[in-house]
Amino acid sequence: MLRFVTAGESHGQALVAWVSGLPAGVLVDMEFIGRELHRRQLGYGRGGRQRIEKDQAEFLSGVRHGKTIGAPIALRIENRDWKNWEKALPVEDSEGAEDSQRHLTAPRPGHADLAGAQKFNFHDARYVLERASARETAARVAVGALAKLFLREFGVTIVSHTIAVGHVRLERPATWDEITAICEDLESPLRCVDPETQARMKAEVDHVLRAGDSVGGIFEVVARGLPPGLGNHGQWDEKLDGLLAQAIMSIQAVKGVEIGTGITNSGSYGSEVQDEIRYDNSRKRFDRSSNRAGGLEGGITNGQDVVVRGYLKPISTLRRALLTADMNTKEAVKAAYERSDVCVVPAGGVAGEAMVAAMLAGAMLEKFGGDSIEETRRNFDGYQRQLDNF
Ligand code: EPS
Repeated sequence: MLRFVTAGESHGQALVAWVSGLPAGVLVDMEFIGRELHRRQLGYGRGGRQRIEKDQAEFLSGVRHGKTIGAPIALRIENRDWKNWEKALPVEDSEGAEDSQRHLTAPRPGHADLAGAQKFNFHDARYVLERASARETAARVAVGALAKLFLREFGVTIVSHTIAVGHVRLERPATWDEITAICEDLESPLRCVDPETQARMKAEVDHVLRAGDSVGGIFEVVARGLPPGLGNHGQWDEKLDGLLAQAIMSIQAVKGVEIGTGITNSGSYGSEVQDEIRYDNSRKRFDRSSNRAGGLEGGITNGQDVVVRGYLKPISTLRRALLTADMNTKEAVKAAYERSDVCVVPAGGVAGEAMVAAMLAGAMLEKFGGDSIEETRRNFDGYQRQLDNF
């Protein structure tokens, strides 16, 4: 079983992640992990914070001589901004510390500020927003990069692209080659495969930048190379589509998840939605004439690409702040604003890739097991032979 958790506050010393369950012998390509972390920091519409940070994962355990050793992995990503917050968020209490605290008592509508403060009984949203911050996705991307490296050993690739920013939507399907190219392209402002649509997306971001507003959008994650049979229809909590939905929904600002074209499918006739089955003699595999199911049937992979979309609401921190009620005085005030991103759809896609990778790596390990990569591969190859003879 692959398990991971993260810790760390947005302006604390560091983010950390703990990963357990990866077999020994997985090649840990530091350059690849660094690149994934860098990709998450990019995108048109990011705020000033990304000019401060330069995310890099430092491995503290579980990796030796460039490979996993089957022991729990601990990693750390420094928050460079910490040096500006050391006085405001000290670990130990000290005299006068209260004076340097950056209180936030005007909770932002849409943020975790108020609900979290009530939950933990703080009359200040600072500690809540520190942990609720999407900065935490940096740790997930590092974990996802490890999962991708594991999946790569079995020929599985995971990519993503932007389908919509605000009111602007990509109105045609993107090809696999286009999506992989946009993932390689570190200059692409919004990671949309269509240049004309991307230009309109950029104008949408410019519009909200000027207006002091924010935009959401849709990202799509595609995983290619998976065998049929991952996940399980047997129990509700073993269904892979359910696990992916939770994984994507847990990304900050995501408020909807779609597998394949599931949302559109709900308004169509069955004959228009199901993907017809055929047999590909050359590959000795069953496949489909279309992939509206997004590679999952009954919570099990069917060998097609797994396609998952995340729907992001607009960022809740607004320069043109909405009305709120102060947590202490209860008076109507404008919601707090310091600095913020106005669009994070491209970064959301990278975080989405990471979460999909972690879930798929988990599903692979559940099916094939193995304490070493050689053992996992043997089991995987045996299953491929079973499919050849199916
Ligand atoms: C975030 C607020 C901003 C974002 C942050 C998420 O941080 P700050 O308040 O320091 O400007 O930049 O995202 C990141 C730091 C990141 O690395 O993605 C929030 O409230 O969720």
